[in-house]
Amino acid sequence: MSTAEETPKAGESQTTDPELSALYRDIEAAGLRPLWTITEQLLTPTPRPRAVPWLWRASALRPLAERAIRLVPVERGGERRVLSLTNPGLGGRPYAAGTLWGALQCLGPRETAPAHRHTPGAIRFVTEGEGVWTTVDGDACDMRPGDLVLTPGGAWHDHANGGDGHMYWFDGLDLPMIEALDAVFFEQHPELRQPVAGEHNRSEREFLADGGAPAETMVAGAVRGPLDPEPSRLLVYRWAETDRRLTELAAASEEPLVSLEFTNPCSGASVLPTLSCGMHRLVPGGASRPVRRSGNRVYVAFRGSGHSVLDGRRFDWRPGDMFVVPSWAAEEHHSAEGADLFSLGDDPVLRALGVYREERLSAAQEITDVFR
Ligand code: GTQ
Ligand code: FE2
Repeated sequence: MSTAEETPKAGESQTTDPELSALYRDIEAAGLRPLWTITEQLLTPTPRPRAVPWLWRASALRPLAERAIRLVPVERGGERRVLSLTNPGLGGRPYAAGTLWGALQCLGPRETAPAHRHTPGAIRFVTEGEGVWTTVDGDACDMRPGDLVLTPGGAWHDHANGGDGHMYWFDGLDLPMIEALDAVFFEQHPELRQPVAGEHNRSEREFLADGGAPAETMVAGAVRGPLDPEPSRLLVYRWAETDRRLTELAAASEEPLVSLEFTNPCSGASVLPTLSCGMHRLVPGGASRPVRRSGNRVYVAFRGSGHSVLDGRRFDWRPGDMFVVPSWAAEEHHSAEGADLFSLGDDPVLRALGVYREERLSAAQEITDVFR
């Protein structure tokens, strides 16, 4: 959309014919654009996201979050103490990629981020600390490192730190998507903290301790099935189970990288209608096969260090680092010591609309640049 606005109008500038110039002037004055001058910017052979591959280091994020805990209270209006990943390709818009919000959120001792609800859906992936629970429609979900917590669109949610430490987690939202659809609604809860109904972790008990076989909460690879417009009723996916499943997958596989996607246990669909969440384990010395996909992804390095090559540019990462792979960027991951990466993607939307594509690349990319 905006690329076409900025590009020179080829047909107009080249002409010396006064009649033709007048036609272009009059077309513009009538609030119209001639498609033949902008076709190639609009109908690109492959996606041209404005977001660029980028990485935010924990060593930069963490100290800034700590200073914000010291200096900036969490209050109504501001609602959250959140530092949003701002992709340098997006002209200052506070988004990690064109369709995805990614951020670091933090809470200090005994703080509460006030209850509210909105149409954009959110996921939390905990990177550090303990003592915080997120209450989702009355169900208090305890958060610990490696856990995934969902706050589906429309659900009341607040975050409360019941402990004496600092806590940090990654937030992923479909906010830019819902904004593009002109469908953002937001509402504050009348109370700072919504009432908690009964004991903590109700959805977890309901689904995982409910007589015998636990419901399926993750699958190997990615969810390909139909989209479920209902978000998952299970709100929390514990690291212990994720780790166990990754260990199983890695033991049964010869591949250098094994992946799982968290699922809605009721339908087997992605965790939210708009967002997919995955966990990826690189075995020590592992190098993933190069691939590109349509749709945007944000990764959070959770355990171990390594590097990724994104469109020929090398990005080194350590635990807590966050990086973005825009649509159709060539992507491969390497780790000498072994590593676990969390991913957030918009692919459920692309799959539901029938526009998702994926291409395996035959050779490893040549590194032409290193991100420092
Ligand atoms: O925790 O409710 O990063 O509403 C952005 C918007 C977090 C939240 C974000 C939000 C939240
Ligand atoms: Fe929120």
